[in-house]
Amino acid sequence: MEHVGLSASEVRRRIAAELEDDVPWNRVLNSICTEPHPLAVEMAAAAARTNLGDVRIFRGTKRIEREVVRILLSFLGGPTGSGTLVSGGTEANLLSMAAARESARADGRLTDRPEVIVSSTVHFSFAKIFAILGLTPVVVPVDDSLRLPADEVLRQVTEHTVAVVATAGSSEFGVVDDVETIASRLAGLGPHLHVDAATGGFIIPFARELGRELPRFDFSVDGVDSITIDPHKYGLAPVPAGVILFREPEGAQRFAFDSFFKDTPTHHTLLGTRPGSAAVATYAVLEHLGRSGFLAVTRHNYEVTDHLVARLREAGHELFVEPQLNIVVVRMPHAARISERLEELGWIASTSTRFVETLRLVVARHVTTEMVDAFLPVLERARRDVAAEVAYP
Ligand code: 0PR
Repeated sequence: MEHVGLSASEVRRRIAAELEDDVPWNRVLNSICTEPHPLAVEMAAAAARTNLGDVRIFRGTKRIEREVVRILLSFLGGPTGSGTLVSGGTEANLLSMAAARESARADGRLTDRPEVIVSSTVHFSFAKIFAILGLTPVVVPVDDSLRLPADEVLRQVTEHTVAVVATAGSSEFGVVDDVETIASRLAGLGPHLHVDAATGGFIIPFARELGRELPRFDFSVDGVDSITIDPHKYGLAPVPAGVILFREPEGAQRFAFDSFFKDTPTHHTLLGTRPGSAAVATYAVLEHLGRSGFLAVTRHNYEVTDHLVARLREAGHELFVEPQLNIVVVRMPHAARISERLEELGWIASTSTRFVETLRLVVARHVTTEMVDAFLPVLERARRDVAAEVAYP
């Protein structure tokens, strides 16, 4: 900071100019995060000063965090469990793995080489987590339906296994693991079963209510020990807001570090100083929308997804996998180049080359049927441009 200080209006002008350059939502088809609910934005601003790292000061904010956890536990069938609001799916998954290791230690099951069984398509946040925590991943290839095969999980369980991760659903392909079968195979064996529902947590329960055939993944399934659910994705809260939930009342306390200030309560999160605005904003959306509000949002998201799928099929495209959530994955040669071309034309999509080249389109609250209709001709143009490039390099 070299200068004395800019006027508030100059600061506003500069920031507005930069924000103006961010891609508007009506050109965004790759993002699970969306425009937060306006009430959440308003309440986050009202709570901008709060810090859940100091709950002696922010005791009202702490009550709101507890209320968010209580609401989500009862929503996911685990009313007697515990949980914490965190910065997002990565931190939530990290706390689940740390808790799983502590739980193995407490039961005398911790070996010198703790392992975690994951699917080959598990979210990349786990790569960070295993590196940080020094856990060894045991990677099980997904089956033909892109799900973690329960029998293979069972075969991989050893005395080293501290946890198994199931995904509900994957952000890459939008598929939901068969959590019930995985849980039943693991019954009585000891490893902690974590369900990463960062993306699907706010979709699957409502989609099931709307009659979509999706597996159960929550604490109503015997054997599920912890769940990641992210308000800042389909929960319409502003970033950063993730939640880790445990079936056990003491689960959230397994990760526990005392402050050196003897009058400061023990920390149970990776972050020390952390935004109370996340708790307040999440609480605002949950209480304001309620079940009926989220059902309406989910209905909208599936209507748009169905429209997108129908229009893509009409245009002769082939889907890589039948969409279970609001993520549409289209087989597309030269997908990465097409995605670059789309970006030049103003649109953001994403691609995967894990199995075959695919273009991945995400429907979140900001995506409408009008937007889909505006996008498809641009996609065709991008494909034509790239086909010409490939033919005459
Ligand atoms: N687990 C799952 C299943 C996820 O989908 C994600 C994020 C995480 C864990 C990690 O959560 P955080 O990113 O909150 O720590 N999934 C999104 C994805 O991979 C992240 C994202 C969101 C990427 C918006 C881009 C974007 O525009 O797509």
